[in-house]
Amino acid sequence: MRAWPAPDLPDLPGRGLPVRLHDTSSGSTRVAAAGPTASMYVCGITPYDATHLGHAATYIAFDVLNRAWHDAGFAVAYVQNVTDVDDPLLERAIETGQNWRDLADQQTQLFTDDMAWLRVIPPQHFVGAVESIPVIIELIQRLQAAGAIYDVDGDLYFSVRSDPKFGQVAGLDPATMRDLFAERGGDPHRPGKKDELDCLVWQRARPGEPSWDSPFGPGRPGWHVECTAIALQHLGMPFDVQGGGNDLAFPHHEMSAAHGQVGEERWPFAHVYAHAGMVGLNGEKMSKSLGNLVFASELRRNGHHPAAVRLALLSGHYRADREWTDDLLEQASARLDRWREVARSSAAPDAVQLLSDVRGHIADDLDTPGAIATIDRWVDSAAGAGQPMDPSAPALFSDLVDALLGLSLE
Ligand code: 5CA
Ligand code: ZN
Repeated sequence: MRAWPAPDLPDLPGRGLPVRLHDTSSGSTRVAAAGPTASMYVCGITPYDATHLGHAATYIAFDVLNRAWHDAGFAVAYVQNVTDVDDPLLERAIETGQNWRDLADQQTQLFTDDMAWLRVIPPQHFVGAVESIPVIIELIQRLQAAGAIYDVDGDLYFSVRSDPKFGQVAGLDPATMRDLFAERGGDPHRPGKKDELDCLVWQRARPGEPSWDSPFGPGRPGWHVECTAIALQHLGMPFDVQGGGNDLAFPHHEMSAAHGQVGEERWPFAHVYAHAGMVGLNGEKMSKSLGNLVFASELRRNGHHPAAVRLALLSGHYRADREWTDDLLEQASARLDRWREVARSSAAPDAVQLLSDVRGHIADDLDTPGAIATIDRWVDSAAGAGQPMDPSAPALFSDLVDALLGLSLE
């Protein structure tokens, strides 16, 4: 698939610091990549109802990480998938009477337009599940050879017991795993399964559903194995960061890691599992199934500035579950106006220390609220009397806000 065009990325003086990220698996905050390279796989959209502000918040959070790595001088390998065939997409297509491929194409186009509008740096590899079916089949064959696959009425399941490290990504107790598995697309009660948590890797063709030929008969891939196959193809393992919203920690990232660990006979799948909080509206997680969505494209159509949307989303910490409100957007617009005024002025207080402080906040588990508060104090000081003023400071300020936070003050 083709990703979206890259935004300009100003060069900043000096170098950023290696970012420390909270890792769900260990529960610790650790350097995500020490350089000179960094690799990241961020789970992409299932293309229907794109791009709501929960999606946007998650991709912007990992964009801040990507920007920090660029600022540190690292060569970044970034991969993102598109789940362009899966149950929820097919269900939506049936509901609306649309062809599932047309729905996926339209929604993927909308998503890429939104990402470009929001100045998100594109992944080098933006990869659909459908185009990855050959590598998914190869991975399932490797899992078969490892004795990790069994058949239930023509559907192929992965045995979670084949991975001695299964459970270590999300670190949940068995009852919670079972509940979340049932809630998030799993089938714990299907007769014939060896373990309730075993997950589908290949679903035999059903009437009226798309299917592809395979050595296991015609069918389509399961969800988790899709991400494993794409990550292995483009990054290999271990890679540095497996990212997504916290709704993916279990079962999705747990299963993807187990597939990789068994298929490659290595551990770990990723060094750090990083999870963004859920963005809600009116007290509920923003989600397709609840229908309480605010779309990036709606704000785009209504003439909102992308920097205001980004700043509103970055004003909360990426790991916190949080609410989207109209107020948040208004506050962000007002803040941007204040920042723009300083960026356009002929001189401002020295911004070299500000750059180092903002870098410090971002390196500390992407503390964007801390970075924003520091910038606010500097902007306030620009209005104060008796400050030594530096004519090069407005340009440096504008560049640092653009390069590190993705906000254009033009
Ligand atoms: N295609 C799969 C991943 S392989 C998927 O989860 N797609 S999705 O469209 O449902 O979500 C895309 C990304 O947005 C995921 O990282 C998901 O965790 C994140 N996400 C979904 N809803 C929210 C929300 N309300 N707040 C924050 N992030 C969200
Ligand atoms: Zn995924």
